[in-house]
Amino acid sequence: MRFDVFTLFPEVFEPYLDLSILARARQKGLLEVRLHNIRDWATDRHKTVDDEPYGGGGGMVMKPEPIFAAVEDVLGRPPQVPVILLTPQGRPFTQAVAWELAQHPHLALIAGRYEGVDERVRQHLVTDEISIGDFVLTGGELPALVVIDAVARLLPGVLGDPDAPRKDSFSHGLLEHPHYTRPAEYRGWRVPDVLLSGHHAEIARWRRRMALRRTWERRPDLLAHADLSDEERALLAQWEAEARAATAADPDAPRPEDPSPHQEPDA
Ligand code: 9D3
Repeated sequence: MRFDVFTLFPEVFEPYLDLSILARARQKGLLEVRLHNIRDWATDRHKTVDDEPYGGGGGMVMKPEPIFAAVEDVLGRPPQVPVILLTPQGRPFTQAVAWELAQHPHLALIAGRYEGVDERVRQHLVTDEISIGDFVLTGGELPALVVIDAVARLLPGVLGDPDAPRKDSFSHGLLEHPHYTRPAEYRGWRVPDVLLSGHHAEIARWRRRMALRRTWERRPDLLAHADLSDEERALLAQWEAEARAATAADPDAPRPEDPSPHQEPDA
């Protein structure tokens, strides 16, 4: 899969793309990322890429000409691949959107700076707009890297385990269960016995239950779409009932979902 990235800061991308899984994917020829500096298409002496907004107000807006010139020089006029603008006004990026994008052999990403891009870029060049969440960044570079990262790991052969992307927690709709590794006891904190027991069926049941519990506590919104058994639905109903009873008994008590205070191990 190929990405063409149009940005004022191509150097931001390189160190991350040169690391670990993405570097290996590129070496294997599974992923190609071409970086293009929009400023290279500015035509005046000062290489101007931004200007004041018509109508006044603060901030600067990215001029249309260098963006059109860059994208059309690289991809043709009109471009024959989806052109995605990273913008706070875009549709929310989710795992489902990552899967959708991973079906394309070739995508263009435009990372904006300043207050945004001239509206004619959206209307006549961009085919899709994506936001990575409801928080304010200084530009679209990190969102573009986020999209590349999330999409690249879904491409066949990029991860060691070919089933890994389908095992992702968001694929089955629950948060992940807790993970532990050696040592079995650290500062007096023990790994749950069931994980040391070797009872694979019991371990699977514990993990599923912990995943369900965490999702219920932290992301109850995910449960609406989760694929749950009757037994799991019953467990949820039981926790709901317990929570209602506990709230009625002591409305000000700390709830189970509150982070536990730091506790020293017994001497
Ligand atoms: C003052 C109004 N702001 C819009 C919410 C202006 C503005 C803030 C931040 C315009 C651009 C930016 C830079 N951010 C992005 O380009 C961006 C972004 C983000 O800030 N959050 C989440 N996803 C994205 S995708 C691109």
